[in-house]
Amino acid sequence: MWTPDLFGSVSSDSGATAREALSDGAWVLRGFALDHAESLLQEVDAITRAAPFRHLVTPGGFRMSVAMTNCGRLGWVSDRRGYRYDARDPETGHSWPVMPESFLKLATRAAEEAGYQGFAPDACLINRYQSGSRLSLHQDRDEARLEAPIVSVSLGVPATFLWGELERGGRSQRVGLQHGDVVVWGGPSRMRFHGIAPLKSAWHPATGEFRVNLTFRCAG
Ligand code: MD3
Ligand code: FE
Repeated sequence: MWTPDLFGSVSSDSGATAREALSDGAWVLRGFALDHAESLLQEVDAITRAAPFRHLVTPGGFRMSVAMTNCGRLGWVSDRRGYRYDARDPETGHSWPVMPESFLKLATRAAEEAGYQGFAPDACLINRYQSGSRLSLHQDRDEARLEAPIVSVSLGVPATFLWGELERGGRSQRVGLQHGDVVVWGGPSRMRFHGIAPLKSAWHPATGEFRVNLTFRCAG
C-alpha cells in the first residue's frame, strides 16, 4: 500500500519512495530528500566556511552565473586551462572538505532506489543559483567512471531542468525540480545534454533567494 508520510512524499510499506521514470535509466524521486533538507543545508554552510562559493571562469573566459564549491576527495573546477576534477581547492590549495556521512548515505540510498547498487561517489559538486543564474546545455564527461550514475538533490527555490538528447542541438524537455527532489541519472541517460533555465526570482524559507543543488559523482 502507498501512503503519504508527514513530509508529503509517498512511501510504500517497504519504505520506498515513489519513483517516476524520466527517461531510460533516469528516475525522479519526488521529495526523497525533504526530511533531510535542513541538515543538508547546515552541512553546506559548514563546507562553504572552508571552501566558499565562487564563480568559476570557463576555458572561453566567461564567468559562470552559478556559484560553485565541492566536498569529497575530488572537486570539479574550471579555469582558462579547461575543466577537470582536482583533489585541491585552487583558491586555498587545501583538500576539499570531507564529504559528510549524511550526504553519502542519502546519495547511496537514492541510487539504490533507482536500481543502482553500491553507488560510492568520491565527489560532490555544490551549485548555488540566484535570480537569473543558468546552466546552458552541456554533457558531464569529466568523470573517470561514466558507467556510474549521477545523483542530484535540489534544495530551495524551484528550477526548470532542461533535458536534451545525446547530441547537441536536439530538442529539450522541461522538468520542474522542487525543494527535496532527487534525480538519479544513469545508463543511457548519463551522456544526455542537460541544463538549468535562468532561475526566476523567488524566495524559499530554507534557502532565501537561492537554489542549491548537490550532484554526487564517481569522478576518480
Ligand atoms: C544528467 N547541474 O552540475 S543537476 C551540473 O541543477 C548540472 O545544478 C544541474 O548539470 C543543477 O553538471 C543539474 C542534474 C544533472 C546532473 C548531472 C547530469 C543531470 C544530469 C549528468 C548527466 C545527465
Ligand atoms: Fe551537468
